[in-house]
Amino acid sequence: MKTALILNGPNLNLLGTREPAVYGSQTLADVKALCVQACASHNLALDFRQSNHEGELIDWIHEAGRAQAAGTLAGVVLNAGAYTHTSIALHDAIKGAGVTLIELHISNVHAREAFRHHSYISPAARAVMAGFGVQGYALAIAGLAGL
Ligand code: CA2
Repeated sequence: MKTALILNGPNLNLLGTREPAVYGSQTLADVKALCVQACASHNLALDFRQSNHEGELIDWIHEAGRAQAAGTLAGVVLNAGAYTHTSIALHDAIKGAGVTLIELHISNVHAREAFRHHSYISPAARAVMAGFGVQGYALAIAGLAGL
């Protein structure tokens, strides 16, 4: 059985505590539970992580590249949070690791402030998903399983 690695970036540990109109009222623990279900129905193991630190996310993407090359990882679903809009380092890490990665956003970033319209992740991602709320995580896992 292959693993799906779900990576969550800065401030996503606050999910469900503020801004429910934008991100909904479910917590990151609820999102993990939803991912457990989605992985189970697609015969994938789940590895679910969150970090507020860019370097830690980069290390995890490198680790994912090695795991995919070894045949144990199906791919990554990455919600890079605000690093989406700032991080050339994450872009380079995804390219360098050669890992299959789906960029995910809970909100429709294109319907929000202009500074959220550009992503450094998108050109390095296999697919991009935004605006489905937290249900997007289950959809992204289904997409990963179907690749
Ligand atoms: O829509 C998304 O998933 C985002 O990646 C979320 C990021 C934001 O910077 C991106 O533009 C879009 C923000 C994550 C922080 O989430 C919070 C949730 C509740 C309270 C405070 C922050």
